Amino acid sequence: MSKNPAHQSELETLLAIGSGLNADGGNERFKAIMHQLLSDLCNTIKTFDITDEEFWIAVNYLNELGERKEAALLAAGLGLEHYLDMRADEKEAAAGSEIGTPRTIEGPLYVANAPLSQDFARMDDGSEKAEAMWLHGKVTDLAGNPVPGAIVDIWHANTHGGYSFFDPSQSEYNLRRRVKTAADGTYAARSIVPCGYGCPPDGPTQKLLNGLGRHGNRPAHIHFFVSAPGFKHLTTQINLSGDQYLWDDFAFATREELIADPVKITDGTVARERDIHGPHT
Ligand code: MBD
Ligand code: FE
Repeated sequence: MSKNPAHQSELETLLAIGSGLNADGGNERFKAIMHQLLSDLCNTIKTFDITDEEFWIAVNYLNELGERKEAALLAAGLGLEHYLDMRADEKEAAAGSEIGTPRTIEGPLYVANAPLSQDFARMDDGSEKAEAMWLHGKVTDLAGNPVPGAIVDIWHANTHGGYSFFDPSQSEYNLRRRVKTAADGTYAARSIVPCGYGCPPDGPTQKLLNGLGRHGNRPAHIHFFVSAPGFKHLTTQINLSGDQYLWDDFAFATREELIADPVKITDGTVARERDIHGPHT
């Protein structure tokens, strides 16, 4: 805060005009949020005596983030997406709601409208020589009653940590499937064991992480959306045990209850069982 009252009021006027507080149109909540953000940014500029050069580096950085479409990746890496989960968990706890399978972040790599099938899906296109993986489980309500007809929307990376649509070397919807649960609530998918994801090494997110002395790796994981009429939509993942990044995920998504151990079955494939308990809306 400046000691010069005239100067202080000049900043206040700037923030008020900049965020549209005394303009007629626009949205009141948006104005209030922009006012807070601008005020926090000006505070940071002042606290660190940010130079013009540093300021323009930051502006150019935002352009680069947009050009590379990495804004959501950075949000995950800064822990902001996980913070949204923390808030949702806190609100549920405060409301005393019963909680089923824990949520964890969606991340930036979901693609809607994956092929839909009943009870079972084969997820990989067979192009990779990889260890086979079975994903199966049962969708139930909190009392343990099966939920038939639930949609289990599953997506994960290939053995190089790449996701179809974002990795042009993969076929359309490779490793992305939706499975509708059977009458007993069960679902099953055959796929391949994924490898963990790493941020593009030449991208703006990794550049920022380098400046923080951080890596940009995630443990091997499988994403799930689970939805059924009358139930809250669940966004979750399973993280594969034994991965070096299991508890060192750059996106903070690992949770104790979401770790799955590999189960070897007789034909040499690997199964990971994951029951999902969805709370009613
Ligand atoms: C991913 O695969 C992911 O799940 C997250 C959260 C961030 C980057 C890549
Ligand atoms: Fe992912």
